[in-house]
Amino acid sequence: MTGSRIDALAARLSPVLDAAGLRRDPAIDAHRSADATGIAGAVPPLVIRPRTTAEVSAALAACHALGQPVVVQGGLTGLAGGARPAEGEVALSLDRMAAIEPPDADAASILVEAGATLEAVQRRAEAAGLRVGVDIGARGSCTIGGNIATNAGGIRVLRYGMFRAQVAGLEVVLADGTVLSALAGLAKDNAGYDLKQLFIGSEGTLGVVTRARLHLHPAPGSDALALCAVPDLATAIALLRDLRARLGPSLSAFEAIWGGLYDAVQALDGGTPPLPSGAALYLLVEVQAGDAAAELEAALAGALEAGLVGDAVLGRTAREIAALWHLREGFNRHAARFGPAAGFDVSVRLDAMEAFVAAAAGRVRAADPDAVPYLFGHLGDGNLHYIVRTRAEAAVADAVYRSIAEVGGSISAEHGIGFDKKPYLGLSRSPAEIAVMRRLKAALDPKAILNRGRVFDA
Ligand code: LAC
Ligand code: ZN
Repeated sequence: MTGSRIDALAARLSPVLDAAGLRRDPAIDAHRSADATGIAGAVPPLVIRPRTTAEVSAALAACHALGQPVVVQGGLTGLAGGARPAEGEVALSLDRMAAIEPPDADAASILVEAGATLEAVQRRAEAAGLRVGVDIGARGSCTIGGNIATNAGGIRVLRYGMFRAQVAGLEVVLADGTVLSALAGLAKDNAGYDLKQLFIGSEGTLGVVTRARLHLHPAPGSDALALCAVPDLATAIALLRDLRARLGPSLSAFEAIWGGLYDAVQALDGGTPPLPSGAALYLLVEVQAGDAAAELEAALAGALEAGLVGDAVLGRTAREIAALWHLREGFNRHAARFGPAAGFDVSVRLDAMEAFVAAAAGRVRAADPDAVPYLFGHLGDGNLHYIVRTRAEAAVADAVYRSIAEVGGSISAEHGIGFDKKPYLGLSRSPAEIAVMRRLKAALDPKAILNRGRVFDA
């Protein structure tokens, strides 16, 4: 049945797509069966690689007519299993739709196709003296379509917001092939519902992003970065409050690396650490401003005087700044060497952060006395990446999620739900909210062909 349906689909699509537009086993690359979690998925029996929105529309119309499930794939850098194929799903890859138009300087926006990498768009913007507001570690491989579908966050949410805030206009194709194109990017446009918002963060369950117009921001005069050591989480949060007051919108990132992870990354990287080990937390503080180094130095001098910083080092050259960011990416680089682990991406209000960290630590220890937690993340916006080296994954997940639910936090700050966090959605969304999600899914994708089984069961 499945085999003959794939044959029927291929027969319908081969007149529409060029030779590279349809790949069947064994031409399918192994990398299509997994996302960045590394958990193996199925190998899709067919990969569809359209070049235009019209081709995406034709492909989805055919899948819809045949009731053929589709997994939508961008750069495969997701961490929740959203793009990992399930058995029998064909893959729809946007990798051949990667065009980037020249930035529109007047509107400070840029029109891009879904398959363009974030880094390629950042480069185009920078060449025109502009910046993309979002930056994430996966920039070199993640794609704009995936960034939008997952509402990616990253290191500068504090200043520029999440991906949702970057989207000025959007083009999506619905499951039945209907094209919704709203790419003008008008600053003011209250003509009925703002439908694009539905698709941002929907993890490919409601439609396929094909093109977007993104807001760009004026390049700041300069960037400056410092690494600070603090004795505890309370001081880190006090420092954040203090720097916000001193720096206002110039504060563009406030990232945390807990001491245990700092030491582990240093041990793996070798060399001389920028600050000695032994502190409870290390913070990366970034300023974007006309004279960023001067602003940052003045702010840190004030914070030092107020007793909020133990030790600090300023990145002075581009090389030093890159080295500090490299440290921040340490966990991601070394993840495979940390052994079996359970990873969480949680959001907590700052005034509940200490209570959460203490409660989670106690429960994790009780669940597995040998567990080793590694914490880092976007402390400036309350988003922690909480990784636990453990073999007792289920018990540890229960420990962390119970602690998050207790303080009213979110079980997914920025990585989404996908397949992997679906069992826990009910801890952060009410039955009424999930029921509305199901009604939207049924309205837009009545046969549930798009990313079926991600986020919730239809
Ligand atoms: C980061 C990814 C894991 O912040 O979200 O490094
Ligand atoms: Zn992150």
